[in-house]
Amino acid sequence: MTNPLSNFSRAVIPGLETYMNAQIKASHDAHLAEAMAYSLDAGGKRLRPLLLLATVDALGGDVRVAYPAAAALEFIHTYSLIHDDLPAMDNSDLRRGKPSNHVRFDEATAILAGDALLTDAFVCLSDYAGPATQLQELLRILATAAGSRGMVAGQQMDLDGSNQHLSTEQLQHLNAHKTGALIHGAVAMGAVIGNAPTRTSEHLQDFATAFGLGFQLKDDIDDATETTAQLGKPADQDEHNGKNTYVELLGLDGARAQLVKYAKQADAALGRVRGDTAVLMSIADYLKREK
Ligand code: GRG
Repeated sequence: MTNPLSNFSRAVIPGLETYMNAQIKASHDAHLAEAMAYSLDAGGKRLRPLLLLATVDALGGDVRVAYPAAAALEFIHTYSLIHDDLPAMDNSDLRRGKPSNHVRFDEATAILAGDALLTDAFVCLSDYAGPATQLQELLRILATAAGSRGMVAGQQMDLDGSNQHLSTEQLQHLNAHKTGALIHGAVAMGAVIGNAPTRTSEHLQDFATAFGLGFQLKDDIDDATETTAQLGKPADQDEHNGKNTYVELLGLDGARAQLVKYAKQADAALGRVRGDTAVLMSIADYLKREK
């Protein structure tokens, strides 16, 4: 059986990549463009653009009109990963199995590549050719999701919460900002571009909330089981490494049970959306996949 998501990706990703590459080429500095392209082309799943484009598609909208908005999301996601890996943050030498940006280039260049991707995201969005009222709404959603009311706030909560014990509610609040905000923004932007009626938009946002929390939880579980395989001991008996994760709080079985709940909530919300949600359903299935 063909997977609706694979077919959809084959149809939309090449156009999106062409658009994003043209944006990078417009940089006035070749070294900066190289550093930006290094992380943008490093094998990311394009989850946030796909969520936005699949939402537009489910609502019967034109996905090509949505490329600038989808690219803006991927630029911001890529900047966040570059900055997250920096020595002052997560201090991670590897990203997607390759040297992270500051290792491949240098710290200052990685900071600038991230800055440029964040700023250029708004140049991308300004290419949006739909109605001006929609553009205004898209701008508000994107900036809110990325900034001090969204992802950056979540990153600050993460930094402040490290080496402290957080409650499940606090961790959920942190993750809803750090990881959930851009995912939520992707679906909300798709709903605007696809002209979703209010109720449909609410169901889509319920889906995005459950999917965003589930996505982070799955990442925690995948990380923990990888650690287990490497260290040969149960993940929930690992020493606390300063990071707050669902596995630390709930144990591996508890985290898996919670993931099943989020996956069910995501499916149920999508079931209430009027439209062809096959591709979104297929994205939601990611939560049920073994690593
Ligand atoms: C530095 C302002 C600032 C924010 C960083 C998102 C984030 C905030 C940090 C990343 C921490 C992290 C690895 C969280 C786990 C969930 C997550 C966002 C994974 C990466 O997203 P994917 O799987 O990445 O969509 P790919 O590689 O597919 O693009």
